[in-house]
Amino acid sequence: MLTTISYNQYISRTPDEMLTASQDYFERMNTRRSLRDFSDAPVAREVIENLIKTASTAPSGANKQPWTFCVVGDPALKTQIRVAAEEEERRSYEGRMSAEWLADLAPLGTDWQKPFLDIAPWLIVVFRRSYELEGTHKHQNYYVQESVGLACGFLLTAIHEAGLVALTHTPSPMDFLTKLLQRPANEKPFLLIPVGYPAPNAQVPDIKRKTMDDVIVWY
Ligand code: IYR
Repeated sequence: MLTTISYNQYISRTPDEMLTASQDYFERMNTRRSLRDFSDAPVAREVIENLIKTASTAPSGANKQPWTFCVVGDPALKTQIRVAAEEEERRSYEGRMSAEWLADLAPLGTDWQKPFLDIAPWLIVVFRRSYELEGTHKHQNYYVQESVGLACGFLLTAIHEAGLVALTHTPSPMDFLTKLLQRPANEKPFLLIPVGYPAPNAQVPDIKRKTMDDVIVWY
């Protein structure tokens, strides 16, 4: 059954304010970058919780919110994750990835070594929930990839707004995360996101964003 609450109190900008707000937000977001050089400086657990609260406001198929955010601060577990990720990544870089793929990654300077998994104070491991178990019935979730992708997008904007940095790390395959974090059968790993401060003098690749002519088609 549909029950409703009123909404319009959240929409209050004049057209001029809208122009400024949208420009300001673009300029702010345009300073976000994926970081690989992390500091080990601590970040309060309450901050991480706020970031995940924001991520969890994302829209989702039938409002099922089909995500679990596993937050790893324990140094021994971070090391286990690093070791397992590097094992898979070494195999990928040394054989599983095509020459074309490796060439595409060359400007980013990535390799199989992932020291940031030890160094960053927090690893947020995002799981997608394909279904919810109701007794023995598997109640399917909907548009799970889209929903969890949106939640991760919200998470990245929240991280940036908090003054922290992140990396959307994609070790592949990621089954080791299911095992190390003892996740149930209805969850699959989606993204591994180290969060923290950048290292002093952290560097990022000098890469460019596409122009609006490249990405917008007006009709
Ligand atoms: N998963 C590997 C390789 C990698 C793949 C893409 I596509 C990137 O944009 C960056 C890296 C890794 O995390 O190093």
